[in-house]
Order: sequence, then C-alpha cells, then structure tokens
Amino acid sequence: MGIFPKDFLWGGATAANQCEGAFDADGKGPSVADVMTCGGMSKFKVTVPGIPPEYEHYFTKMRYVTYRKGEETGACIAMKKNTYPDGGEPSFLEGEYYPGKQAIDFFHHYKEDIKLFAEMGFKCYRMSIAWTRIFPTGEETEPNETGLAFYDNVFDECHKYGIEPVVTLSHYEMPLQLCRKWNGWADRRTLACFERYTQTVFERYKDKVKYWLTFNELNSIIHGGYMNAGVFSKKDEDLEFAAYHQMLAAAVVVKYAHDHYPQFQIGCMISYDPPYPYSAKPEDNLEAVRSFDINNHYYGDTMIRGYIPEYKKKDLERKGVSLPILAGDEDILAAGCVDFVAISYYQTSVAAAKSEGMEKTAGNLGQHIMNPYLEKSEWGWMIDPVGLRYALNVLYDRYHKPIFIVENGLGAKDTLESDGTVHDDYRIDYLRRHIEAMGKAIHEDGVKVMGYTPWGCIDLISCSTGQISKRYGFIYVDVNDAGEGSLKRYCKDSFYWYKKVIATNGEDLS
Ligand code: BGP
Repeated sequence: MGIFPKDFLWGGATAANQCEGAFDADGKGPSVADVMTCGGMSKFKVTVPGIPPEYEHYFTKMRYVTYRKGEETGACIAMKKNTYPDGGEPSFLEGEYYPGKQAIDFFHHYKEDIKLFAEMGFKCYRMSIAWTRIFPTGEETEPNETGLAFYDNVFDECHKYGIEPVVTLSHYEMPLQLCRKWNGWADRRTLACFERYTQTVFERYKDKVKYWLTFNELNSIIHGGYMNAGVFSKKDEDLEFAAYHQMLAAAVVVKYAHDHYPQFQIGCMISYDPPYPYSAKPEDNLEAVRSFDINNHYYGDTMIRGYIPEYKKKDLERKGVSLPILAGDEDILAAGCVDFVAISYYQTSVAAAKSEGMEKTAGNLGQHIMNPYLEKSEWGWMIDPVGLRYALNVLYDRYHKPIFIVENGLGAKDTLESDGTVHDDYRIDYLRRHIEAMGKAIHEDGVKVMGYTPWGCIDLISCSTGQISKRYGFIYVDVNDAGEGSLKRYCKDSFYWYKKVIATNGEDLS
C-alpha cells in the first residue's frame, strides 16, 4: 500500500486578488486588496509604534494601504492595526503603484495557466472568487453577469483536464465599499451581503464546484483586520467583533450549503502555526497552550465544534470585550459545522512566559522569538517540516475531521536563466521535506489528510509585501515588482519535480 490515499488531492493554490489583475475589468468593483501597495515602492514611509529601530527597516518592505483623511493623504501598514489612522478612508492615490491592478494577469492567461497545471497532473486547483467581480460594491441585489461568466470559464477549463476546483469564498478581497461604509466585518450588516454573494455563487456553480472554503485564514484577523475583514480601526474590540461575525457567517453558509447542496464539501480555513514552549519551564508550557488556543484553536473550535470555547470567553472577559451575540446565534454556530478542516502551514512559533531580552526574528507580523533549531527563509520565516507533522497530529486528534493542507511553500528569489530555465532546488528541498513529514503523519500516525495544494503554484503577488520577487511558484512569470515584464510563463525545475511527485502519488520525491 502506498503512503498517500488513491484519491489524494494534489494541486496548487492561488487567490484572485494576488493573480487575476484586471482589477476593474467587466464591471469589477474595487476590493480592499486593490488599494494595497508593493513593499518598498511607496512614496510614504510608515513607522510602527513600539518597534525597536533595528526592525524598522523591515516594515518598509511590508504592504501599505493608502488612504485619504479629508484633504490629507497617507499610508499605513496593511497588517498592523496600530498604524491605521483614525478617520481615514482607504483610497487609490495618484502616483502610487498598486501591484494587484495587473498582478500576473491570470484574468487573460487562465487557459494557458490551467493547461500548465494540467501538465503537472493537478487533481485540484485551489482558487478564490473575487466577490467584487460578482457584486462590485457588495450591496447590489443583482449579480454582475460578466463576472459570473468569467468563473464559469475558469471552472470549465479546469474540468476539461479533470481538475477539481477548490474555491475560497473570501480570500483577503472584500468589497472596499463595505470597508468604508461599515468598517467591514466589524458590522453585522456585512453578513447579509456575504450571504447574498455566497448563495449566488453556490447556485451558479453547483454543478462545477464541489469543494468550498469559507474565509481564508480567519484567525489572522486579530493581527490587523484590514486585509481579511475590511476593519480599518485600531480597536481590538472591532477585530474581535469582525472575527465573530465571520465565524457566524461561515456557519450560516455551511448550513445553507448542507441544506441545499448535499454534494458540497465545505471547510473552514485557518493559519495553523503551532507555538513550541521556549523551555521545559511549566510557565512556558502554559503560555504555549494559551497562545495556541487563543491564536489558532478558538477559530477552529467555533467553526468545527460549533461553539465558543470557555478559554476564549475568559479571554474576552479579561479584555473587557463583550461580543455582539444575538438570540439564536448559538444555534447558528452549532448548526453550521464544517465537513473538513483546511489549513495554511508555513511555520511554527515559540512561546515564553516572559519574552523580554530574547533573540527575535522578523516574520510576517513583526518580531517572533527566534528558534535556534530552525533555518529561516530569505523573508525571515522559520522553516520547520517536522512542525507540519506535529501540527497535523494535534489538529487531527482535536477534531477528527479530514485535513486539507491548502497552503504551504517557500517564498524565495528566483533567477530566470537566459535559456528560460529556473533552477529552484531550494524550493524542491523545502517541499520535499514537507511532503515527507505529511506522509509520515498519514502513514505512521494515522492522520487523515485529504489533499495538498502548495501556495502560489504559479508566481503571484505576495500578500504581506506585495512583491512578486517573493516567488512561490512552479511556474515563473516574467514580471518584476514594478509590474514590468513580458508576463511570459516559464517552467521551473520544481515544475518537473512536482509532476513526478503527483504521477507517483507521492512515492518518488527524489
Ligand atoms: C497566506 C495567505 C496567502 C499567501 C501566503 C504567503 O497567509 O493566505 O494569501 O500570500 O500567506 O504569504 P506572503 O504572500 O506574504 O509571502
């Protein structure tokens, strides 16, 4: 018997706002992602309160959101709530470069790109629908037919090659209008707009899409909710409200899907980054459990088990936050439990009861305690394949639901050689070690994993930095951070390697 199940879903993952481009084509409205800049290229320089000077340079590489505040214009860091201006309104500004406007122009290249996915042998393709192609402001009552038709074409193209689409309903790209008007998901009124959008796409694509995910990395809201929830305020309370409303919305649509489309499989998606205790000290271990629960499990527990866990109620009590829970909400959560658990896995973290004075590294969201046993990527992300096996074990033991790894991968600089080749052995090495770890979790630990879709199977815009030079793909796209280039596609060495991995169902990783 092989390591991976016969029907294992090998594939790759992208998100509309990071690959499609064509940001205003055919009636598409602006999304929160569209007004985000490319790291290092904005005319603004944003400083982050409380960050020591040696880390300041790091934040010039992060993505900014440009805004207007009356006559004033400015920028803040998309993933850092303490840089958001009071009373600002995210807006396009003259003279700023917004990489999502073009991205890799998947909108016009999807046939070519899906053909390449098919050549690698993809069984599935994780992608997202841009809500603003269907409902440009989020508030319309009738959908935009040309937007719907675009995804019909994409799904048909996938099925032409036997590729099963795995569709995220909301991947960091809600309508800008809902952010400006209601502070996004902080306001419960957003839920009705989302319901209308999901019911529309469920009905339209019911015969073309079987696997659905509700919100991408719902738990990352808490770090700064602009990208994933359209929250443009510094208040922790707004972020807690937004996370609650999204979990509620997830339950509403899961229940709706179960009632109307029994053929669907619908999952939640969380960014899963287990914290290791810094030492064997009981206090560090307690802190690791606490931060695992608050940062990861709260969201899974609510969407998979169907209720808000006690530890979170206590946490909210301590913060003085009272969630806007209405009569009937508890029943909604209980009735909308998912069919499977989807995660992104990039790295682990370290938890200590007291972290002052410890060596830190700069990851996506700022400073993390350095783990001396791990290597780092060029962008400071810890590399930890064993951590994936650890994560899968914890997750499966906790929920006993099939797990879908819908993101994992290495963001790295690649060189396109003059003969059109790209030698990315570092990426092959990274993926090989993670697939090995996943194989052990399945084969030796009995974890049920249903599929694996490495992130950015074709190069695309980085979500944290807006750079395209932070490449994840098996397919190289000739375009630089300033949007210059032919947009021509080239197959990297990893393309041929992954093709072999899929063809042998994960047996040959050499
Ligand atoms: C996840 C997001 C993706 C993706 C990935 C890699 O958090 O779901 O959208 O971009 O991270 O991160 P980055 O692009 O910042 O390197």
